[in-house]
Amino acid sequence: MEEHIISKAIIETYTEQLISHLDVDAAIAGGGPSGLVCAYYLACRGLKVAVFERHLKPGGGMPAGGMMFNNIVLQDEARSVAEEFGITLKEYSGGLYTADAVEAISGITFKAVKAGAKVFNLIGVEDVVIREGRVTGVVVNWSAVDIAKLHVDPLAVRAGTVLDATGHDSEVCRIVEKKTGSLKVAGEKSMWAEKGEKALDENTREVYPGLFVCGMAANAVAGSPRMGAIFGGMLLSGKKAAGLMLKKLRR
Ligand code: 48H
Repeated sequence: MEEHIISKAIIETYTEQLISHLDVDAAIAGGGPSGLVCAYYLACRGLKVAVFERHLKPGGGMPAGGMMFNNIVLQDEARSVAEEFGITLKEYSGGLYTADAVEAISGITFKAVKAGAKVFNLIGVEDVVIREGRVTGVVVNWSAVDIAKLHVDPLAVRAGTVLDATGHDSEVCRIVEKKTGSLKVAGEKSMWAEKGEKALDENTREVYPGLFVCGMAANAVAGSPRMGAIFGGMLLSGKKAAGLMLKKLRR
């Protein structure tokens, strides 16, 4: 059990995975619940999926529940998707269920990775590649570079489809807005749970050729309300995005 062999094992296998994910079917920016759910459904269909998550731990806002009370609420419509990830639902009232936020995000993350999606944590998406009016890849860099404000040039990943699952800031869409002028990010509106959850389905779509948006980012782009710590829409949005991306890739 030699230390340098342990180091070699880590570096060699990680590098192999990174190289093999330089050309993917789907590059997902953001490893929150919606991005990971999408990654799971795409990987289940045999697609090559890379999730780039800027933080140390995947999960986004889900493990924090609502204001750090780490339970979440889901609605009836999302029950079957939640159950697919092994999330234990407790019936509350009015068609609502509660779940343990840590169990929920652990189940989603575990199943996405087991299905074959590769999560590259500590790597952020800082730009996209655009060819002839279509997003064809993402530009990535270590989060540590960003935090330390170092001048280190990024690397690029080719992708058949790109998903903005970066949450409230809809970062990838904002980049495309800024650089092309042909996508408008309206910004999310104040909290209205029912309206926000309903709007999410329609807002989950291809917003620019090759670029899809899901989760909180979808409502931010469309100018729809936020919804608070109800997560059913996030799961359904991730699943819908996977279906749309799959269709695009098969065309
Ligand atoms: C790589 C990035 C980048 C980047 C950000 O915020 P999330 O949990 O997003 P969703 O949409 O899956 O879930 C939203 C939900 O958590 C939420 O906030 C709700 C329901 N709010 C309602 C309300 O009213 O407040 O996850 C996004 C992830 C995070 O882990 C970020 O670290 C990551 O994306 N991320 N990763 N490159 N440029 N930007």
